[in-house]
Amino acid sequence: MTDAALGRPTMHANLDFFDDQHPPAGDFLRDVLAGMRRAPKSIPPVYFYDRKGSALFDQITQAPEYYVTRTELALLDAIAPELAERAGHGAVVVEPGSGSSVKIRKLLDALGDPAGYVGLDISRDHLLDACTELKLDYPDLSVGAVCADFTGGLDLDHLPLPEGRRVVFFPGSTIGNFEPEAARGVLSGFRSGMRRGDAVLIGADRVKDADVLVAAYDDAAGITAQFNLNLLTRINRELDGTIPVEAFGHLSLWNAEKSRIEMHLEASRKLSFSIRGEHFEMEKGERLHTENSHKFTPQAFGKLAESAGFEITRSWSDAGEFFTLYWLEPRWDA
Ligand code: AVI
Repeated sequence: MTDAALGRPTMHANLDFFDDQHPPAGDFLRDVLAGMRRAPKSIPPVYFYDRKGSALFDQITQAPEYYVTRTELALLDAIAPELAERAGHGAVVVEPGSGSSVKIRKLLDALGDPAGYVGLDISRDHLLDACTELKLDYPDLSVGAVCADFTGGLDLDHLPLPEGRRVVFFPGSTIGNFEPEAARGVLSGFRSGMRRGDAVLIGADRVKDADVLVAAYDDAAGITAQFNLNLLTRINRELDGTIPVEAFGHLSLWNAEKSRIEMHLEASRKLSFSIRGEHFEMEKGERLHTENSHKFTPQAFGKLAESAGFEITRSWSDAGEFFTLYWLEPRWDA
């Protein structure tokens, strides 16, 4: 019997452990058909990230209009000494969604002498690649991988982790891609396994001038448009779709009431197509909603953190107040 069959973390390549929790794969066909039958039509943004979509997202992070990544990276540089002080010696960094290879290196370098790193991701190949590369770059660090859906909470107690303060790192304003109730659920999941002294370092994009926000999701070079349209190409390729991709236009809209940027794909003419044999029609001007990216005032983020059982003990913003990093600690009075 293997260690995996006994439910224990196993060794994998050069990693210190690999815990495969066999998360059920998202069901692309089911979610696309359900979303296309809905009015208005919508598809969850998690399906953007096939190989091509992930490469396009990397390009978005370099686009001049997309201030998010470079602002957060500069902030991480600026606050490195304070992060080291807060995390203390021998911290264990836990990264749900494990994909921010540049940012995690910045954080580990900032901390100086971290003892461990745990990446968690639903995509096994991506996770193992990211963690293996990290171990090569940081051979003295204990590096482990957990293949799991982090939105179900962080279950770390059975892992062979070094002692030390655990710091959950959730950068990029990924929290903004969840609906408010789901965002609270994600943070509550981080909170549930925490011990005294543990913390979350989380990035949140801020409410700002609508033109700046809209441009960040509709760059002049058209990379974000390609990223959005690639979802249709993926449906055609993987789900036998006949969607005329060229008949759709990319839209980035600021929804002030819900404090979010919305991405849509709009039909430029009346359309009819099929997906895995099921027939769909769209009117000219009809939209398919593909992503929400919520933006937070400090007050709104404070409420969210508090509703999940945290208090904000420190926050850092850039001079233009475009983006904020928050240090959250569990509340013990709640
Ligand atoms: C991954 N996520 C935080 C990005 C965002 O800004 O909401 C995804 C993205 N979509 C279009 N551009 C970037």
